[in-house]
Amino acid sequence: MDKEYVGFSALPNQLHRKSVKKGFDFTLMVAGESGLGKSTLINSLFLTNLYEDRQLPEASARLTRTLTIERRGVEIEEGGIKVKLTLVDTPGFGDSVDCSDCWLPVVRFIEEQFEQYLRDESGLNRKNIQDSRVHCCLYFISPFGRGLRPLDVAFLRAVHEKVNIIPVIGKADALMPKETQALKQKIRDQLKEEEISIYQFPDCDSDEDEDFKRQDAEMKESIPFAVVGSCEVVRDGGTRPVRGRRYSWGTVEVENPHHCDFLNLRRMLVQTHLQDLKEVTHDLLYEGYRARCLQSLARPGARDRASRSKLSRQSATEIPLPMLPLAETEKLIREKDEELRRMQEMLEKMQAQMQQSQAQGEQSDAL
Ligand SMILES: Nc1nc2c(ncn2[C@@H]2O[C@H](COP(=O)(O)OP(=O)(O)O)[C@@H](O)[C@H]2O)c(=O)[nH]1
Ligand SMILES: [Mg+2]
Repeated sequence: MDKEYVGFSALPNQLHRKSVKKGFDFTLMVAGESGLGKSTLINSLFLTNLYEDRQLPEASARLTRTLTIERRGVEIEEGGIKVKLTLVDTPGFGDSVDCSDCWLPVVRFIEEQFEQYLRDESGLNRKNIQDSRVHCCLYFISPFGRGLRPLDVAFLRAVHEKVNIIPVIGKADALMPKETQALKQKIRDQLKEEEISIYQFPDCDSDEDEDFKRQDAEMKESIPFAVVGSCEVVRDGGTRPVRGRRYSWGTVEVENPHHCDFLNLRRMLVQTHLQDLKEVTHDLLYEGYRARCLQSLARPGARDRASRSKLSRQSATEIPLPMLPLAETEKLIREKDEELRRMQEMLEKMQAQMQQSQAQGEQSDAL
């Protein structure tokens, strides 16, 4: 029974009572090259075998196989707390020979969730929005390369302002401890050089106890997490069953911190940082997207571009449209918010009035 423990019961510490009662939505995406153990890791992280029906594509099928995005939901309840977890898998990433822009559909997917949220938020039923935004993307990096490949860089560049990226090295059992450390350092350097912003872990509260601080520092140092996944439970020498991968020389245990960073990753995801990942998605990434949307709406001349191009055909399309200064954009957002609030109030008033007159009508009918 102990083995089934995922760690969601620690959630009340992260959450307000209200959202606990309502249940908690979280969307986790895995992306990266095919065959690095993405599906296996998701499976190992959340216990259920989500991919029983999976079949590996034949080598010949790989060449033309297109990228498909799978969304699966799991409801996990632990200690009275419901978590609606949505797992987004990107199975064929990089499968075909020409994959110069095979990652575009993944980028589109992330953007579409923002678009949907913006539409819902501007609608009248703002209280019951289904949040399908991707709160975290585990990006898989190959243990066999010498760090990030051009494909990795291109994808990460395209999404780093739209989703919390947590880089992981897949199939880390292929590496010796020293090699793992060298690859991690190389990846950290590359991310810096390429100016790719990954998820920034928040600073630890200074009044936390030493144990927690140490754990937090250790976790931060191990990024990118080197992970091993397995769907198999191995019984070594008839003792305690463990999730692991068996080799002729021994067993790699998924949940052994001396073997890989799996536990660090899972603790971070479900016990300590779930709420922060959601907040960063909403307050920073989504707000950035929303501001960009409004900015493009508010560009002077954007609306009458067609008529303008008639007047000066040559210059109209070449000159970049001036962007509004940030303060102006913020003002616009505030105004739009205010307008929405007023509309909502008006609607509520109208509804109340209607109910009142209905009740009066019923009363006079009764008389
Ligand atoms: N050595 C090793 N093999 C793994 C690991 N995770 C998955 N695999 C194997 O690698 C193959 C591809 O795994 P899969 O999860 O389908 O990769 P995906 O294409 O990234 O989703 C399967 O045969 C897995 O059993 C791992 O951590 N280490
Ligand atoms: Mg897969």
